[in-house]
Amino acid sequence: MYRLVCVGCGTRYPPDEVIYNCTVCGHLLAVEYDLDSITIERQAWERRPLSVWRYRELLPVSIPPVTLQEGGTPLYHLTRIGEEIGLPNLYAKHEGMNPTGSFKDRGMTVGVSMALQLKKTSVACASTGNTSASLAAYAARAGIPAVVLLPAGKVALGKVAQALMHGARVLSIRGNFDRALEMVHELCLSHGLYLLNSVNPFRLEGQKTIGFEVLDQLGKSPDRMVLPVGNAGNISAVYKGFVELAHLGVLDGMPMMTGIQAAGSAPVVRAIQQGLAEVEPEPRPETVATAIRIGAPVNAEKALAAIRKTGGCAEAVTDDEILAMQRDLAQKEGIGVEPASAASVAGVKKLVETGVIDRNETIVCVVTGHLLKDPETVIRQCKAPLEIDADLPSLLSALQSCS
Ligand code: AN7
Repeated sequence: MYRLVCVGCGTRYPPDEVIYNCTVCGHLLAVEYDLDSITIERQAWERRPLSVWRYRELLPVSIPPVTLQEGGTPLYHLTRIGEEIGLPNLYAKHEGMNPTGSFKDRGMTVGVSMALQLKKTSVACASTGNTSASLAAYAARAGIPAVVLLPAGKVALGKVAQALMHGARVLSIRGNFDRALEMVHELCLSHGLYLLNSVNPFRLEGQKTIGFEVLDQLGKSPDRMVLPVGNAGNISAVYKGFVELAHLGVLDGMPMMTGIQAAGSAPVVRAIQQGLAEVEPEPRPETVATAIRIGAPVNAEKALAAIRKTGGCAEAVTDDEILAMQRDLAQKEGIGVEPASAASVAGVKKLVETGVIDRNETIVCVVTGHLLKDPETVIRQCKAPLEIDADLPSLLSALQSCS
């Protein structure tokens, strides 16, 4: 049993009401379960495959879900990078290993299932790329049409390719993500499409399972969870999941929620560092990490609470720091991620250097999307392959000249 509750004024709404903002105060809604009537047996969970649906008692879906087998992503120990920056217990949860290559699949398996449960016949989103790729795939799986709005010229190639190939109606708007989200929100309210951005409280329910999996994989709570922040939905979702487990008595410690943004798009970092009650939007967000090129994060209120209540923090990293860490993850650990994802680990490096992070901490960075999402940014950083004649002497002389 669950209901929708306004995170601002606490007004309650029935679970089957299609609503994204409180009609009293305009704030976002969250899914609230009757936790006192739920008992969780960790052993029962452990008998199920590691996946979003392992945790179905804490998810709102009651129909057979629309699934592509999402979740169950690897948790890697970052031994070399950890040693370099002086963190023996540094881990990366590779969300790029989901069906469409990003953590958004956890949200969409739940969100698109809820669309069917609520008898909606079409879905829509605005996106910096990954949300659109994921929605397009899950809508295809569900057999319903999807409309996606992208900021023109600012979405990585692999993500556009996915949205197109999975058959969504893809529209590029001459404006940034924040404007695209306003437009699609209006479209959904006026024309009845089901909105699957992170203003949708059900989508975030799926994403909270990142944290649940980390607990199961690590066998304990990490001291700190570090996430790249764009719209601030994911960090809020993971925190909400931990709060639920704490309530159920199965959490052995609340991780410090830590958010990392790109320096050119860092309104949450500014609000945390300056102690502001609310985020002041960044009117012209800019970063190579286009996934998190978001100036007005809609979940900021939830994210500020998550960071503050857990004694976490927020930090900004430059594009150079992001790309350097993308290369380090790829070349020193064998882990291929897109720039936004590298931001989380780059942020940890910075926080260690500035003494904010204690070297004894067990830290899990969520790396949110796969390397192949943004091949153009990869190619720009690498030397082109040397083209040679098709004979052995040419090969040997080429190998000699590059060694
Ligand atoms: C790789 O796809 O907002 O803070 O429209 O793709 O929950 O927004 C993507 C966000 C981090 C930030 N890493 O998560 C979209 C979109 C990657 C992302 C984020 C995104 P939120």
